Amino acid sequence: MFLKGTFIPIVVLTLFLFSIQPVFAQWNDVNYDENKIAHYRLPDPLITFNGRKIKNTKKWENKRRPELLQFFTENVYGKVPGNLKIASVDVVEKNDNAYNGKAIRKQVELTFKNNGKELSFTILLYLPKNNVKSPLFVGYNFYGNHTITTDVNVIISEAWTKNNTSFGIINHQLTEQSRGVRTNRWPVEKIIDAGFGLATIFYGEVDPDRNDFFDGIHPLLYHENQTHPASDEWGSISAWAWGLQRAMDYFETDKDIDATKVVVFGHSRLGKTSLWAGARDQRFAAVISNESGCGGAALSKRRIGETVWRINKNFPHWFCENFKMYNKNERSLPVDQHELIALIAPRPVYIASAEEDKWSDPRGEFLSAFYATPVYNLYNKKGIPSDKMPEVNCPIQNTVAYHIRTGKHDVTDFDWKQYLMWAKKELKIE
Ligand code: GTR
Repeated sequence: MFLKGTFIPIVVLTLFLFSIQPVFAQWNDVNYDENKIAHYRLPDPLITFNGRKIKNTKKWENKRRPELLQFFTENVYGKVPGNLKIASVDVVEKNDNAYNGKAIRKQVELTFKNNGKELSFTILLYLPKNNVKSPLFVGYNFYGNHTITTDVNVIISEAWTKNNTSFGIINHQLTEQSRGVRTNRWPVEKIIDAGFGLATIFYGEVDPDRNDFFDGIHPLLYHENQTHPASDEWGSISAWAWGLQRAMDYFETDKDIDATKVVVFGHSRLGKTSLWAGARDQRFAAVISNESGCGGAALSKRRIGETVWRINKNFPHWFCENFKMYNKNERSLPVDQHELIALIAPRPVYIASAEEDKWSDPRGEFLSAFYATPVYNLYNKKGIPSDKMPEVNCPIQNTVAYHIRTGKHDVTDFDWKQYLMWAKKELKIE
């Protein structure tokens, strides 16, 4: 009876689904062709949501900047649902003889407590030994502080880590085997020689990069019976940005650091994070986004390379739930990522791309810098003067800076050379 009644409809439905499958496949294909971008309109950062033109910095600061910040907070990255202060600071290790006597090394553990729960993360600091307060780069690393240096004294994190057999990471635990595996991305000595300090934190200590909300910092701010952030509350990017802000709280208390000259840096998902931290917290003096792509510097409305739908599907925990409303629906987004860059104004911002990193949409990253420029111009700061992309390896280094270099998705010596030169100039460091 049951079979008779349902067999034919099921066959018909199956055949139908098969026949439309190519349509869906095409829909989900990644576009890399500039000529196939559907027409889109970018919102003007200097026109308010209700159509008012912003003509001066006062109106920008009192009206437009707050409404944009609120939109990004509630609909893209998610708000931090409470005020969690550092409960204790513990200098777990300190040495004045790092890098052949060039640098001071400090390993500083910050602890947070709430709801009967506790979380700690450790900042690894290298500061030039020169008796002046150091300007500083701060940025997260992907695989633990001990991966950025061969220095045997750097403590190995016990936090959950993504497995990576080429780095000898199995069972989600870091070991001695991965010490120094990321030195190529962190030219510590060159940073020290340029007169900067470096602070880095393993991002997994603040929130492990997996789609669950039981670990990391989120549970410390849950209200009773809450097990998941609300639709407008923080995803992981927002949590990581929060961690950078708490590191900044610490820098303000460290007499060896010039907290007015802290450059927040990040690559890829951590570049999305540095942008969001820099937008949210004006204490960061300058911001660097290295190949941050979708949800970072790249314009969402171009829908080229990684898209909003794809990023939310592959990484459901990065953004807030509300951002999923814009899956395959970027057209209805009342903002785009150039306005995230504009939130950093008038502070210096550097956006960098790599030629082979099509997934991150280099042109979309460049255009964000270009379309944020009118806000910098309000402050008489120089941004990106034309919508023509520069040649590869020919940086534009104004207060808004941009380069596209040859090569792949990575952080290279070329990138750091530019960042050091530009940061010295913009922050007026001798
Ligand atoms: C990719 C992701 C990008 C980027 C990158 C990374 O898989 O699609 O948005 O964040 O990871 O962080 O390395």
